[in-house]
Amino acid sequence: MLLGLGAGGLVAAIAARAFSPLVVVGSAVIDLTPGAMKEAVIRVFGHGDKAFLFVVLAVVIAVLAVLAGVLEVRRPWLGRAIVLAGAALGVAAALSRADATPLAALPAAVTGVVGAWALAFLVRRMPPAEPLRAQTAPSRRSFLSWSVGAAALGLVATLGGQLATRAASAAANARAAFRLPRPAASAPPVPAAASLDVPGITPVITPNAKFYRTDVELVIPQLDPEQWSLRVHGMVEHPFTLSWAELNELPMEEHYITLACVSNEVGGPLISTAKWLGYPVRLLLERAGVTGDADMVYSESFDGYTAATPLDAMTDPDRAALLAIGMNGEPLPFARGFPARLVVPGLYGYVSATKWVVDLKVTRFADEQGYWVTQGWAEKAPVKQSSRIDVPRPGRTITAGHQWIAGVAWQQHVGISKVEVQVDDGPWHEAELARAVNADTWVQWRWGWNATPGDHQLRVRATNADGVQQTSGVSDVLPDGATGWHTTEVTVA
Ligand SMILES: Nc1nc2c(c(=O)[nH]1)N[C@H]1C(S)=C(S)[C@@H](COP(=O)(O)O)O[C@H]1N2
Ligand SMILES: [Mo]
Repeated sequence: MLLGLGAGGLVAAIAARAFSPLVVVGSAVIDLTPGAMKEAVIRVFGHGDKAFLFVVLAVVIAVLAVLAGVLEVRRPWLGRAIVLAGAALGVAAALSRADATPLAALPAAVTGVVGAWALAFLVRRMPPAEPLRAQTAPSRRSFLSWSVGAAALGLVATLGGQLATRAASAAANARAAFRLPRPAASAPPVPAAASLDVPGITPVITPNAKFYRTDVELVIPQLDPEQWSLRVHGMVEHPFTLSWAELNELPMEEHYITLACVSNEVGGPLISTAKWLGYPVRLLLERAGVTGDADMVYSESFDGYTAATPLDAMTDPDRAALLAIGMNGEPLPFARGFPARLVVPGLYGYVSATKWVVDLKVTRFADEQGYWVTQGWAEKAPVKQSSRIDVPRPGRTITAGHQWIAGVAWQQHVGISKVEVQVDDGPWHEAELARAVNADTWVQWRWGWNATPGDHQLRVRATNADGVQQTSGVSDVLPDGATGWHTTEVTVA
């Protein structure tokens, strides 16, 4: 029973925090207890009412466990049936919570399965009654060892689940209580001319919930900012460690920056734009005093994920490489790296945008490799010039007559000067460009098309601020980003 509860508690800590088996059953008991009885318990036990509830639960569970054990020895499956029935009550209790998610049933179900399995496993290892004992029969000692081992493992799992849950709720409370510092340097507001009036066009600023997300972390980490610090070290004169409190004393800057993933296919969705609040990495590096022939900043997240960023992108006073703590006016969401992450304009995320960052090491490309570089991706990965058709949506049927063809174009930190659209194999038409928020963001474009009935192919290409036209050459996302002109099909009825 301890093993089952431990496994359930651990699963709850990972996948469904509020739904550990004991907690959901306890809550159900509270809900089902008549008011007068609740008051009586509170009168007698005061603040110890919850502890009292858990003691009662523990006694009931212990009694059930003994009963299940005794019955399982007499009739295989009878004991397991009791364990599974108890777990089914737990599942029902979990799903009856108002805040139940689809994962809510998992912890109690795991408790049932692991508990039933452990019961059968242990009963099989029980020594038979004296007269039947054979040479090869399991001994009492081995049975006891297995039992104690299972119970100990269950206690360790319970403890682990408790610690993880406590840490996560400390982080959630800290994030809820945290107010972003006022920026010392605010970003100028997004000009109205940055947004074109086209139904269905991708908004210039992506709401946090719609921002694309890529990371290798299996479970969204929830770090307590009080436990967080950033170590700056390596090829520097004065290595130092920055605490959360110290970071928040520093003058913060606000910047609009478009982030893109190297895995984004031509026309793909893995690109978004936000207003970031953070402290320039350049100033952290200045304070540390970079030495020697360092050419790279090796950033590491709390769980060992790494990225290698060219030093000059981090030290360039004209490039807002940020240690960011805010995203679109709120503290970084947990999935975005709370309490702090990196954002570097113009570089793909895998070589720059480390979330939950805790360590910056000044070093050399010759000495270290970032996580994805060890998997075959390129060492250097500036964002490639690209453009995307968002309206009309690919495969749509639209009506003949005036239609907007519209979308976004980008080459962060360089900027876009022209976008052109082609219908079928006709001439290229220059699209209307919205006002760019800055050179580090994507820009909207639109072209008014007099659509004629039939199936058509739409194609887009952009020219960057240096006058370079986007290449038509098709390359795959591996090793350093896709290229090619985005082409979509549309039917005009
Ligand atoms: N700790 C950590 N940071 C990470 C990653 C990761 O897997 N783990 N992925 C990187 C990649 S590949 C990209 S494209 C960006 C995506 O950031 P987002 O999920 O906030 O959009 O985060 C980067 N930072
Ligand atoms: Mo990425």
